[in-house]
Amino acid sequence: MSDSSTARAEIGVTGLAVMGSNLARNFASKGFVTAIHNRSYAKTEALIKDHGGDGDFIASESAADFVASLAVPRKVIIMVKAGGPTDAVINELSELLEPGDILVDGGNAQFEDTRRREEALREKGIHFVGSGISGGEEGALLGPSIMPGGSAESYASLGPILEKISAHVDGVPCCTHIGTDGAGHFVKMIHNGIEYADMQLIAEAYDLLRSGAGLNPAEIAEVFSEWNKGELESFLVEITAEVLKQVDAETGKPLVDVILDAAGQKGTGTWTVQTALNLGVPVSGIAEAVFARGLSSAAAQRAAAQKVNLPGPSSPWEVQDKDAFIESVRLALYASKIVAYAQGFDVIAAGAKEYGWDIDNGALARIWRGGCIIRAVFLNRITEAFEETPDLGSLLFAPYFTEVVSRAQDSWRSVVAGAAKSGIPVPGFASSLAYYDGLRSERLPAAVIQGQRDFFGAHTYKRIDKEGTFHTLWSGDRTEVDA
Ligand code: NBP
Repeated sequence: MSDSSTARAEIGVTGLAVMGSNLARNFASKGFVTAIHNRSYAKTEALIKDHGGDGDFIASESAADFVASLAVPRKVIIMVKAGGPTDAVINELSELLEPGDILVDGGNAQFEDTRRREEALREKGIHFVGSGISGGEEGALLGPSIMPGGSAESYASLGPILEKISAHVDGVPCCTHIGTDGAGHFVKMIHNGIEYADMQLIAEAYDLLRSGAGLNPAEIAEVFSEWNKGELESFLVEITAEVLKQVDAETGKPLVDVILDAAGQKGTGTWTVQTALNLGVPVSGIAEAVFARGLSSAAAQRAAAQKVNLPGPSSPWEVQDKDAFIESVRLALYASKIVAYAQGFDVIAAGAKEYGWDIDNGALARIWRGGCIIRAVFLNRITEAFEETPDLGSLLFAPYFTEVVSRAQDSWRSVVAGAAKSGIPVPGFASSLAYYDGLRSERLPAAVIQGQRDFFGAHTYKRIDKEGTFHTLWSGDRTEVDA
């Protein structure tokens, strides 16, 4: 099939919209001969016209020519819209590829779709790699965080290419083999879920500083810039300062005051929560973040609530010591953020168990240090924690994080309590604290629930003092029987 004169591309990218074109330019600029293809040829032509000088591209109009331009074993990355379009491209390419070739889906696929596709292509001898790619447009061009799944065999030849174009932190590539079949897309989904929680928590911190301490957006931008010099240093804190600093050219108001307060979403946060529910793992921080976006976007209902004028507390928060308050919010944000990550890693552990993936959590935290949206200095601490104790049980059990939460908890509690008293919605802060208190409780009120379930549905219960399963004859003489 291959003609050795043209079949020299080391990597191919099909789907040249925002992500694909930037990824292709990244490959080419790192010295890889890069084959490019798009359903409509105009995007391919535009890439050559605007950026052909970035490196050695081989452009093809047809999928057959595209495949023929690749050196064997062929390595193709699909960067098209997730769902049906990805299936259409896979079907077309799988007819053209040969056993041993590697087909990568770099889009935001559902991990279950990836598992299905991998199984189908394995039967044809084609390695299918579902790979999370984070970092948006800029990451794709300059170095994303890459989370490839698929076979270890495929990673042996694909991995070095992906590692070269990924972000690097301290000389270490932000790319590692995650696990077989859908593992890469699974952890990308969790990454996005954590991203939702992180963004929500930062937004709540902003709201507290504004509604609680009365700071204006420019002053809050200063606070975030300051926070970004310490243990909260992260891309999201950094860009929040930039957003808050921005003044609207048209009105002269802070931009944040003229942006409609309805948060959009593309669905990966919802997938995370659905998956966690299926696996029975609490991800309350991420769930609250998804719900908060939902509430923000419920325009009609929010407008109706304004008309009804639902009552709030009679007096606002009277913050006496602004500096102390700002520090309390910082600590509450940090503690809540640790809970969100702890919950995210819990889902990864449960997914790994369910689907038989051997995921190295420390290596995963390491590849999230650069290139992706949740990149943050404290991911180093997460890597260290998992390296020291791979089977931690919870991130909160690592001495470093236990110490942070112990240092933060008084502030965390007073911020959540103060917000509740003064009517500032902090679902992320509050649910994270409730989760933390639930996790550390020796006894939970679940015993009452078990009693209720046994009462109305004879669902039985276990006892703390002896083996077995029991039922109380609630509508009879209320004696206990073995169930
Ligand atoms: P889009 O998700 O907007 O998809 C556009 C691309 O899909 C175009 O190349 C288009 O070809 C192609 N396409 C469609 Br639509 N239907 C097709 C079909 N039936 N057959 C072949 N090609 C088809 O592109 P994107 O924003 O660059 O994202 C690409 C992938 O990366 C997505 O899965 C996305 O979720 C993921 N992702 C995006 C970001 C981001 O920041 N945008 C970040 C991380 C991951 P055409 O030009 O002929 O219409």
